[in-house]
Amino acid sequence: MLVSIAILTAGTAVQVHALEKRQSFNQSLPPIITLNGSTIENPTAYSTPFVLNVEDMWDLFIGPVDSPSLTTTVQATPVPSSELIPPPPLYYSPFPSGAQYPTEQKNESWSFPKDFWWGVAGAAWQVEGAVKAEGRGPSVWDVLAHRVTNFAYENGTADISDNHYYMYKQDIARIAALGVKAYSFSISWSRIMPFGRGPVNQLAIDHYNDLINTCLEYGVIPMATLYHWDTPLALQDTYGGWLSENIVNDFVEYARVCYAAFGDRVDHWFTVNEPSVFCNQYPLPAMYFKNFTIPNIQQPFYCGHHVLLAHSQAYHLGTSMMSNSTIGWKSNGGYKVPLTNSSEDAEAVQRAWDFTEGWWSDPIYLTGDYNDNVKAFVSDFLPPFSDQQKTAILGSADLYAHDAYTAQFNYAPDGGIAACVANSSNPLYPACANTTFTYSPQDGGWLIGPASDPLASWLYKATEWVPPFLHYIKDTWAKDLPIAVSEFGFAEPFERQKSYLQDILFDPIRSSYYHDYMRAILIALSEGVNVVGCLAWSFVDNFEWASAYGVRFGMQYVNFSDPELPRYYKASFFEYKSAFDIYQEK
Ligand code: GBH
Repeated sequence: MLVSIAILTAGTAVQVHALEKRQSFNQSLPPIITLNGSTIENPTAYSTPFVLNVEDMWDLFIGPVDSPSLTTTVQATPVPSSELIPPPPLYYSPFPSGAQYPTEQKNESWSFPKDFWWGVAGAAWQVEGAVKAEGRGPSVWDVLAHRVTNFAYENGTADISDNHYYMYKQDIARIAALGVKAYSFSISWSRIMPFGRGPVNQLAIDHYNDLINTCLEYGVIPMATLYHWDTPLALQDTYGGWLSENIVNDFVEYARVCYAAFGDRVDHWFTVNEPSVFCNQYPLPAMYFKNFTIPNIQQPFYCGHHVLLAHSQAYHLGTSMMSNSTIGWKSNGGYKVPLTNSSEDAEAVQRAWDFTEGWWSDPIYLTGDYNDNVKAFVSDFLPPFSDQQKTAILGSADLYAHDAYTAQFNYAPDGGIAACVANSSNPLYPACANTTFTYSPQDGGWLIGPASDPLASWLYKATEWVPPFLHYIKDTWAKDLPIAVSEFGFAEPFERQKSYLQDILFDPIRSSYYHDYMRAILIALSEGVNVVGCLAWSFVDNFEWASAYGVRFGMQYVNFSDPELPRYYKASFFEYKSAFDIYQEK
């Protein structure tokens, strides 16, 4: 163990800032012209000769990190049967409600197919903790949480989080005990390759091998996401991360390493999670990362361009390396409802689709290229895709996987869409679609559904919109391809403020969300939409990005104040499971 870490850090260190070929966007400072007309090099453009190893990167860019109390893999113990007793029912009947309650327990015209995979999801940086363990390199999120004051709620860090890095065996045993069929996890790029490129860390490969083998041992289908927002810091600081075309090859090489190591046992792959989200994260906060200059408003679209190239190449590589694979990517966005029946609001809805789901889905499922609204904006600065690139992008997914949490109303910006499109300083530019979660006053002014936690102000329970949403995805992009709801879930309001364990575990709005969501998928299935699986977010409370530990999405509570980080099933987990007990074909 120690030997391989030493080789990794000493032998192959990365030169973080020096020696990189300048990118086209990296405008170097102009030379200084002296009074006598001669030029001298601008000294602020000198580069360092430093060579940094993994440990140096942590020390210089992150600082001290917390360590978990458990630092070796915890063996699973059987889940006591007393923990598997479901809670008493909520105010509604389990299935269906109405006159026949309580004698009829089932709607006989609904079912989940036998091979429908229902599962739970997490993501490496949110659940693993153990951020420095076994040679992991830092990611941009370690900087954001540690260095950028108030970036994360109460300045929380993911240093320890759920300690899933050491507790995965027990976590898998606990989901298996409830009959969960699939576990969707992400692989930490900077564990596998501490600098995002170059040396491969065998200890990280061993870790994910064991996680995957544990899934198989418990009869749980492992599903792997290659990238869930944790860009290796070295790539961000070497060339700007997703802003640079250099990331395309580096991502594809990383994908190759993962497919080669795990592809014999993992059939389900997602390349990237929610590119609309992580591309819109650019520009990263100034002065915490190496500075590269691209106009702020263009940065998300440079990122997007490289995502489409990286994804499509990784898709084709995976298809060539693995024979039984299903490879996709995870789209995101809420269902878009026009606020009024005006033609401007209809156009706002279309623009909202075009700049969120359609930004990726139109190239991948329809044309190989951007839709007209995105193209009208990006053609001023991005190179057009070559014919070869378009051919690679079109058809680069075996399914349509959508993270479909909620729905919202869209409407035209004040002053109208045309004025917004003509004014790049409008805060809604370039999408130029406004969003609200309340019906218009003439429609009563109610919220679209019950609110989740105030720290997740983007999320309302709007489950009755799920069937039309799934139809829309089928009709617009998926066509004959299977559809999966690759994430959905709910943050029970103010859960962090509860202190009595049994009160935390009884989560009525989240439970009704899962109940009604399952009913919505059953309705869509009965109407001919080919939904093949769904993954609930999340199997545990975890580090919710900027909301850190302030927002809880878990179907298991984790007591973060106890160094052993014990897990407890919430009522919603039983609600989710019960839909399959009742409706899945045996
Ligand atoms: C998923 O994104 C993520 O994949 C997952 O990691 C996350 O834990 C889960 O949701 C729960 O949030 O604060 O107004 O800027 C869901 C889509 C898009 C929702 C970005 C939050 C930020 C809105 N996310 N959005 S805002």
